[in-house]
Amino acid sequence: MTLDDKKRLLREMLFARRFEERCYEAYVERKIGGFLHLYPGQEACAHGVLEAARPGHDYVITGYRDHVHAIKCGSDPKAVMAELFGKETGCSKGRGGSMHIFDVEHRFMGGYALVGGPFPLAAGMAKAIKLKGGDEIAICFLGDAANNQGTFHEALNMASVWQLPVLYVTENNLYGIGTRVDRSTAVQEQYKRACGYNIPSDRVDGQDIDVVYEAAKKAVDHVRSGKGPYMLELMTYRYRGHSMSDSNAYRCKEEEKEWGKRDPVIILRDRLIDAAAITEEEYQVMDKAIIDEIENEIIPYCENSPEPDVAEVEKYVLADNDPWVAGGKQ
Ligand SMILES: Cc1ncc(C[n+]2csc(CCOP(=O)(O)OP(=O)(O)O)c2C)c(N)n1
Ligand SMILES: [Mg+2]
Repeated sequence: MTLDDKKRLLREMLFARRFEERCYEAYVERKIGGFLHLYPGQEACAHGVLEAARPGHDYVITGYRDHVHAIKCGSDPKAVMAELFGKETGCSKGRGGSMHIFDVEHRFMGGYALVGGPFPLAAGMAKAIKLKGGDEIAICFLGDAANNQGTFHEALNMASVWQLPVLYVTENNLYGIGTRVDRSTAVQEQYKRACGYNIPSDRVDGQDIDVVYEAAKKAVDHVRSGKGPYMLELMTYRYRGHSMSDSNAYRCKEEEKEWGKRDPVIILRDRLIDAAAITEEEYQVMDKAIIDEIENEIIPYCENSPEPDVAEVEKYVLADNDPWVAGGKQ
């Protein structure tokens, strides 16, 4: 990565941070309803991996903590925020909300609420890529707790047997809701599980974008060159509770403080300041421009967008047209 790439990434990660913080505020203001899972603290994971891949070309799938991944794939932040506001201009027409960001044009194949659901879906995408003979890869981001689902083991097994072009990324933020990983998981070094399926894997610091990028580059090159699946475990931390309904009372303050010292945005910012690629003042200007863009463009766009028409509530329900579903119209 050049210094210009890193400056762009600093802006992207800072944008992701401010975007998510604004989501928090909008939720408190009751502009956003339903579930809301935020990403601050984990920015280097999505940005580092996808920077090493080809966002918009490769197929990306993840769980419910999904806004930032979609934006990095190329989704319009306005359409993502409008989705959270439940507006017709949202990327899922306001019918999905935070956990169901979807943007097929940019090959962001979704946020999913079911923990572990995306593992086999990513394998299916990779199977389709292989059958069609494309040079895309599938990338599946999920959490440490998701890896305890049966789907993880089933999907990794089939991905290995069929040598599918899929990269499984574990964002290990040490918690599944309020349960610490050492209370739920037999093997703490989760990347080692991949060896049970003959899949190469690696574990690296998920807070340092340079480290994530280098590890992801190796992983992506492996998968894209037809050598089969790869698993990458990124050690990271979420700054807020699991979701907006989580009071975050189960983590000790010392732990939060320690991880706060390894903020992915600040690590990159300080590195660029040391390299004389950016000054503290330029960083402040960048930050203000981002906050202004969110406040003056994205939020008004969402507020002024129409609500979905109640008469169209069934418009995108596919089961409606399925003759096998009771009550189907055909
Ligand atoms: C199949 C299923 N089981 C349980 C849940 C409830 N649930 C929602 S999030 C979560 C924890 C997931 O934690 P992790 O995979 O580590 O991801 P993180 O939230 O830390 O990003 C659970 C158990 C669910 N959504 N789906
Ligand atoms: Mg977790």
